[in-house]
Amino acid sequence: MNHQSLAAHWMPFTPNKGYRAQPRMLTGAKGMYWTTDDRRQVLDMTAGLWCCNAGHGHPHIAEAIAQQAKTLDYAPCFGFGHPLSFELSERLARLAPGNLNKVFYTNSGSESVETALKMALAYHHARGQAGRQLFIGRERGYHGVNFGGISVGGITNNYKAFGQWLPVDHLSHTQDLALNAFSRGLPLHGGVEKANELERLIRLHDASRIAAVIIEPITGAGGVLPPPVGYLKRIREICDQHGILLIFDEVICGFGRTGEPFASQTFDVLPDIMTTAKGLTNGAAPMGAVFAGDHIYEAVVDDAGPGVEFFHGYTYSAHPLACAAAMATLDVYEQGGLFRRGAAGGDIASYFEQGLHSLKGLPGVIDIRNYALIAAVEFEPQAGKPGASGAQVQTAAWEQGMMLRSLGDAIAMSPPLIIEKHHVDQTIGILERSIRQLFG
Ligand code: PXG
Repeated sequence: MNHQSLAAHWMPFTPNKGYRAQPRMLTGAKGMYWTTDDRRQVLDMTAGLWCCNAGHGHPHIAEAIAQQAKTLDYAPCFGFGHPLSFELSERLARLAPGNLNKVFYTNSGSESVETALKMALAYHHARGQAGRQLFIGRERGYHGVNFGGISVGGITNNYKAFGQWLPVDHLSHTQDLALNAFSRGLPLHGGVEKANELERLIRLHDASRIAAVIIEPITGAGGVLPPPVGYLKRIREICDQHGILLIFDEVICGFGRTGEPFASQTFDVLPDIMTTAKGLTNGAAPMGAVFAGDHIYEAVVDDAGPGVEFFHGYTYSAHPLACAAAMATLDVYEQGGLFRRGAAGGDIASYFEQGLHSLKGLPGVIDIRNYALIAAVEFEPQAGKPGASGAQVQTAAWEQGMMLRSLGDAIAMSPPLIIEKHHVDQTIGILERSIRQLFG
């Protein structure tokens, strides 16, 4: 493919000019590996973009999508329906924690976030508390790229050209290298103190103006930050004391990344609303799902008058092909016992953790952190080039046959849950060589 023919696609979150000069082209994928246009096999240590939790090219999922395309390619779901979306919703509600029994479909994590924010506003409006319009997000939080999501999000590049158009404030992020560097699993220190900052924001804004707190149980794109011990429970407690809803953005954590279907189960903290996408269809079809507590649905839907209760939805909400992909994906997760492979302390997660932390002491490495199979390695910022190291290590690893995510001065990993020990060995070898190549 010549470089001229790459000109028409304006690529997302990509240095477009740099890409055209050095394209990295994926032409196939199976299991743990990509195939590239130069016929290399590249180990996928990121499950695509944190979504292909069962690995690539699973025949059961592919077959389900193909069959569905032949049977019912599309069905509108405004005032009409198709059986598969109801079946899928029942199944998802059984998988979800607590009273998160109502499932609303979207096409992406970003749309799930917008939907959840609107649900929170609709809930307070329905209960006569329409003054609750403000959202609390978190520094380094990533909640997609739509206007609500970039407002509650805390990654400066994602809003500096666009603005933050919702009333928002932000908690501090939870990273503290002085207290918690090189932590395995949840960082031990500072959780409750960090969560107590929410009380300060409530004093500042007044609870009667705050609709919801939205956080990722484990910060993902903001650098892989597992919650310090006690943090999430304390946030839940404070929200309860003030009638503030808690939204967990589980777009990354959901569908097995923490050993249970959802992180709220692993960490035993129940949100009022939960956003998901990615692993829901193993990345094989675009789909998101928002799980709402019964109390949210009762206030917004059951207690409303006749007619449409929630003025929101997408042409492709509950798209039949995506529903078929999700049903088949859930089969694959269940049959392979895949969620448990993402559990901290399990065989493969422990092996990975041990291998990864053996890199401590390499030049340039200032932190290694993980929760089970989600991990990051952070590098010393280079003089005059802050934020460049991640991309450099990513490139070095790519050249040696492995895909990583680069996040500023860190690289992140979230491999498919089918990963085996020999993949871990390959990973640690490539990582070590890539780091030495850069930092000597
Ligand atoms: N919430 C969270 C927690 C996410 O991680 C979204 C919402 C948005 O999802 P969509 O499907 O609209 O992209 C995400 C997406 C990265 C990276 O830097 C992370 C995401 C997407 C792309 C890249 O590793 N997360």
